[in-house]
Amino acid sequence: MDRILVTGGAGFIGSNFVHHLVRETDRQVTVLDKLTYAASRESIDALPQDRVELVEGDITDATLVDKLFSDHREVVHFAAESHNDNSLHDPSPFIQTNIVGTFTLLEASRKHDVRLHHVSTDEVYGDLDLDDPKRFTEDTPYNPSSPYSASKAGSDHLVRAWVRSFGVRATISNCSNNYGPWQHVEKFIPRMITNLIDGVPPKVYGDGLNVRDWIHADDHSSAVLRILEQGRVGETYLIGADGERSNLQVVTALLGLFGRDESDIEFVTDRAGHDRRYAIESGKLRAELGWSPRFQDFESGLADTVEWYRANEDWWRPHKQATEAFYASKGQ
Ligand code: NAD
Ligand code: TDX
Repeated sequence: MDRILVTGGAGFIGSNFVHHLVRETDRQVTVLDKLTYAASRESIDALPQDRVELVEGDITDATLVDKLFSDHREVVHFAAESHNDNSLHDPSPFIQTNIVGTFTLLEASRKHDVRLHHVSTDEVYGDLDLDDPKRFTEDTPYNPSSPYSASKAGSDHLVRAWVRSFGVRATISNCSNNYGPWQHVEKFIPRMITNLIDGVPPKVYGDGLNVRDWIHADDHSSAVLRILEQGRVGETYLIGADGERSNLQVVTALLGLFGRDESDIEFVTDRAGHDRRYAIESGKLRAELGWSPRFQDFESGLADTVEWYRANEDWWRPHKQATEAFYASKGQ
């Protein structure tokens, strides 16, 4: 009964969280993952088999979810369709996994009185102007822009309703943009790094002035574990590491690491509905639960990430061609 269930534990952040659990706790872990295109068995393969078990399955499968919840007291829910550009191309799996899947987990939590932590995103709050002095807080009104962020907003609302109406013991976290090892090459930082490794120009959407608030995936993991262990049931916590950078700043830093300069950038078709800026005020998490990020220096975290992609080409190479073909079809 002391095993923890991690949905989406073969994805980018979920697998990082499983590593974190194995390293920092003595818990045993069950991963429930559908192993979609975004998953990577290899990311958790090297972990000891007596600590981590992988169950291949879908979070919308109510029978499977019910059985797993009857054997676990705690669940951390990372599983999602996670890429905005894909959601603009085909929103359907986003509704299915992010909304129906979360509903399925909530019903099982209610039935088996399981403690649930729901992992969400700052994108549910919409975006900020570049010169707005404000940052997102737990009180910012929901205002999602894309099918992805709307589906995550929907899932957050379900969690809040199940807490209030049925007394489900759940918490929610909304985190900013993650970077680090094992991130799919469809995402901004890995796409730019692997383009540069291939000698292809980094492709920047629109004017490149959009701002994201970067946090290392391992800091996201430590915050989620802290909330699971010490967070107040029913509460929402924002997770961020004060890492605001424009996309151009990130690409310029990467170009520097490859000995190249900004003249190499290719500006491409902008993302439809592209959010301008995200920024997180994580004071509640820090003050109430005493959390702070370990990776304070974004530029050195970025350099480590470049080294990881250089050293792990075997892992990302098989996905690169199909990813670039998708972007090429969109003029990106
Ligand atoms: P990811 O796309 O890398 O991984 C998602 C994982 O979920 C994959 O392993 C996939 O196989 C699995 N999955 C998808 N549909 C499933 C289903 N129906 N049943 C079971 N498993 C399924 O995503 P990520 O970037 O690691 O994001 C993880 C979570 O963190 C998501 O909920 C996302 O919304 C949230 N989040 C991500 C970021 C970010 O910057 N990437 C920031 C804030 C919050
Ligand atoms: O090739 C690109 N060029 C580019 O300029 C890509 C792939 C992206 N971009 C821009 C779009 C965004 O402004 O870079 C920024 C980051 O893009 P993504 O990596 O797609 O992330 P984003 O859309 O900000 O969403 C991410 O953070 C919040 C995750 O994918 C979400 O799952 C998370 O909720």
